[in-house]
Amino acid sequence: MAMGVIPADLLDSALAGNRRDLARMLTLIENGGVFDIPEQSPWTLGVTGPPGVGKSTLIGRLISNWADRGERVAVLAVDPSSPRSGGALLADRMRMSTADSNDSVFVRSLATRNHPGGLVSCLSPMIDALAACGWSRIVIETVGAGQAEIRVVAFADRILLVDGPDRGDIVQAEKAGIMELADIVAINKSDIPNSQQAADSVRAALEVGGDSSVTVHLVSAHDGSGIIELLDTIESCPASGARDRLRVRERLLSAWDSRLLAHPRLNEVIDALETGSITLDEAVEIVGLSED
Ligand SMILES: Nc1nc2c(ncn2[C@@H]2O[C@H](COP(=O)(O)OP(=O)(O)O)[C@@H](O)[C@H]2O)c(=O)[nH]1
Ligand SMILES: [Mg+2]
Repeated sequence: MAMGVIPADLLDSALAGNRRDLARMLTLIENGGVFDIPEQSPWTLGVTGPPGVGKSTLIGRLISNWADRGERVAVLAVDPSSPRSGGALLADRMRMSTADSNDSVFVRSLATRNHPGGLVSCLSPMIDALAACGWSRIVIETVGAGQAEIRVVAFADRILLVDGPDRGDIVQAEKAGIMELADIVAINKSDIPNSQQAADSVRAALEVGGDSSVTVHLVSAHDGSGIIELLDTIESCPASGARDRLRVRERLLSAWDSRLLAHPRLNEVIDALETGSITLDEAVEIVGLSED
């Protein structure tokens, strides 16, 4: 990974609205490039939930509503596996661009497999770059609801958990702790049976957990029902609130992981652990807080 300062002319061109140069700049940031822009206060929404529940389709709906209101929407689609040109992503792009508003939409994918230490070091600067370039709504979509995804959405200031009517995944999501982090829950596909029951059971689960601040919306990204109400809830969701501490905690854990995975002696320590020549405690000592 080449570290370097991003050329000023590229930065200027991206800031002036050149999308191709913005894409180039994001690639440089992804590869460890650093740049100097004024401090930003980006508007961010994390969207997470099991694969296939309709996150991308729903984001497409949000995009068209936002575009109608004059917002410019950038989506960072975080995919654990697929290469940048992967089929899933292309399909996502199609779904998101159904909003007839391409000038107001920018979609960028990030394959986590290119980042064994996690996306922590590039995510914040990417978000700042997008905000500096005038993207007023920045959405981070993840493809799953596992630990890695939670870590990623924790970089957003508000979190939307999406689930569908026909699966038990919400229970898994709950296990992974995502329910605790979510500000808003959307049960998508209200046009097919069982969605009402799914919404009811999520509401019941939240009540048991004593959390009354989370709104559960029943929506259909296909026929558009419930979307305006969902959007209103998203827009009125404060950027900082009860879940701040949990989010900060996830960010810290993710920074810690990434520091560990980038440690120069990591392989050596794993080898030593494997052969039993050091203990786990000794290993932790070696890779401890210092950088080398
Ligand atoms: N019936 C129905 N299908 C939907 C709805 N939203 C999305 N889908 C379908 O669900 C599938 C997965 O959608 P996608 O947006 O890719 O889900 P993601 O993996 O969560 O991003 C696609 O075939 C969509 O057409 C909906 O509101 N109702
Ligand atoms: Mg998707």
